[in-house]
Amino acid sequence: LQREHEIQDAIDQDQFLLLMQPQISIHEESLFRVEALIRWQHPQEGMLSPLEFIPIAEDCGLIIPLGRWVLRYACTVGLQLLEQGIPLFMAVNVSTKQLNSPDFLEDVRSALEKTGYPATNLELEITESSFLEDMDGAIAKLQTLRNMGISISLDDFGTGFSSLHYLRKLPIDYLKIDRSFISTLDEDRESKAITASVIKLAHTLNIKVIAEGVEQASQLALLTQWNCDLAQGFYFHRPLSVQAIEELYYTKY
Ligand code: G
Ligand code: G
Ligand code: MN
Ligand code: NA
Repeated sequence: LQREHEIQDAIDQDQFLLLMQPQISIHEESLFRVEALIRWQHPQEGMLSPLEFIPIAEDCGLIIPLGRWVLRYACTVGLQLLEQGIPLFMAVNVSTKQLNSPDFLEDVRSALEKTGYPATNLELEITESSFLEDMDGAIAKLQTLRNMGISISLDDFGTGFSSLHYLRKLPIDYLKIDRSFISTLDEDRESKAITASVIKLAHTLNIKVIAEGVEQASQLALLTQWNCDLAQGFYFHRPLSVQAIEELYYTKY
């Protein structure tokens, strides 16, 4: 309960921030892609991971205002970077409660309109659990978002239900293979077989693949061989401050 009050105050007092982790295009040049990852700069406890407050925010409903803040802040920062000439494409995590909330489409529209960030430079990351309750309703929302020009990715693929039914039915542009598969690619034949097959299957369905949690050159070599499209992980970059993202772009690109 303590935390619930703290979360509301923290929104009002601007204690949250977004870090940005680059996603690297494996085979071809692409826009400068990043995933926005929230942190809480807590006045007493220091920098808190989302694992310490997102589940609480989901339970008590504060994920709705917090998610609204994330969208708004991501688009504000995104527009600033675009205006500096950085061809940014940004992915934002959306929790199940948020997607299923009746306000969600309006929150996304409002973040885009009020900031001027282009929908075509925004990707929303959703998880399979968003489809358990009302699959048709969630699909209709994704269709509307895609009609606005927003891209959709299916996050943490392989950890949830990973029904092939979802791949067939969901209007998604990207599939993110969970880090638990990537981190075991070197020693685990099953991870290898699953990752290679999921990439092939996704491509057959016209879905691009992002590998999460790439930490080693050997993992990147396998992903390259299997034609994976994008990779994200500590091997390339940790989640970075917005200022570090600007410096990275100007020094490397
Ligand atoms: O950044 P980190 O790897 O610690 O993130 C841990 C978890 O928190 C991940 O599952 C990630 O998807 C989630 N997460 C990070 N930022 C956000 C956010 O802005 N909104 C939501 N709903 N989840 C987030
Ligand atoms: O569930 P989601 O994919 O949104 O979670 C992203 C989380 O993964 C973030 O908290 C981020 O800090 C973390 N992350 C990103 N790259 C790596 C990596 O290479 N290794 C590990 N251990 N974590 C990573
Ligand atoms: Mn994610
Ligand atoms: Na993930």
